[in-house]
Amino acid sequence: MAEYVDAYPELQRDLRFFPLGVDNPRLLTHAQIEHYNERGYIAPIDVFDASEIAGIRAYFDDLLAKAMAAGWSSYEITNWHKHCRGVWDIVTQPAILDFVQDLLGETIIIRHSHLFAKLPGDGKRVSWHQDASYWPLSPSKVASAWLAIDDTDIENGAMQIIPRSHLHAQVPFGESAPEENNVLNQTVAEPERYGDAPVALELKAGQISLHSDWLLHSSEVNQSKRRRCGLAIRFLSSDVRAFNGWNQHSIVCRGVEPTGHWADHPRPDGELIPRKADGEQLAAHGWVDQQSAKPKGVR
Ligand SMILES: O=C(O)CCC(=O)C(=O)O
Repeated sequence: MAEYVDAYPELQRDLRFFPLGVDNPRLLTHAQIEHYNERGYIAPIDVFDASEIAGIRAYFDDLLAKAMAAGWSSYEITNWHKHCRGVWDIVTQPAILDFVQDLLGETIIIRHSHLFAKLPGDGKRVSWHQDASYWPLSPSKVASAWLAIDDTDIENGAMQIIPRSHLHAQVPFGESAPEENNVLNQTVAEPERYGDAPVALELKAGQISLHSDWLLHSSEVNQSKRRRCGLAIRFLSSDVRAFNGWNQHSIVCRGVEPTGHWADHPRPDGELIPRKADGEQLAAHGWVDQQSAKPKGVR
């Protein structure tokens, strides 16, 4: 497999891990923030109780059915906070932002949102990758929240991570082989080289995990008869700059963004299911040429 160390060699990106955390956190403990900086993640964090997450699940059951009826796959609901009031309301939930604020400070920008609904029998995995490797953003100061909409465990394809791998920042990657059935298109080989043994983030519905944009993570095929649905929400600090129009999908959900670099999408009026032909598809995860839908940077 040919290996690459920069998906955007034409861009001047600062590809380092920047420790996060405020001096006086309100919800995260200092130990949790230290865990994030040293191991690259925090999990599990209780956010929504059983009845709150049941309401969120019912919303996504309906949205997923409508999206799939319109031709979208269960991995293509990206940035629908721009179209659907319900998605906007969930990604901007104070109950999530309060934890993120302890990492990023008072100004919080949502760069994008991405539903990963792993259906029983769909045969899809997410190969080992680093999020920041895909993203035309600099500096690398993005923390993702992954909200478990269903209970997740090894059997239904819970996310797995390599603790401490974020400390390497960019590691070599290759273009995923078709037989991997990867939802995305980068693959890091032998991930254990870059940190501790893999840890599965088995979350109960309503819990979140937080992970660094450099943390190596993946998820296996859903071997169960249960769906495994989660919503990834990417939060960044206001000093991050986007290339290639990646500032167009954001919401300035807390604080002020004085430069106007980041779009601030208003709460949608209703629930619009985008037409497939209008779609951004997996380009929302990055490293895809939007015109050809081919992995970018791979020759
Ligand atoms: O949901 C998954 O299986 C993968 C999620 C992921 O890669 C991410 O949140 O960055």
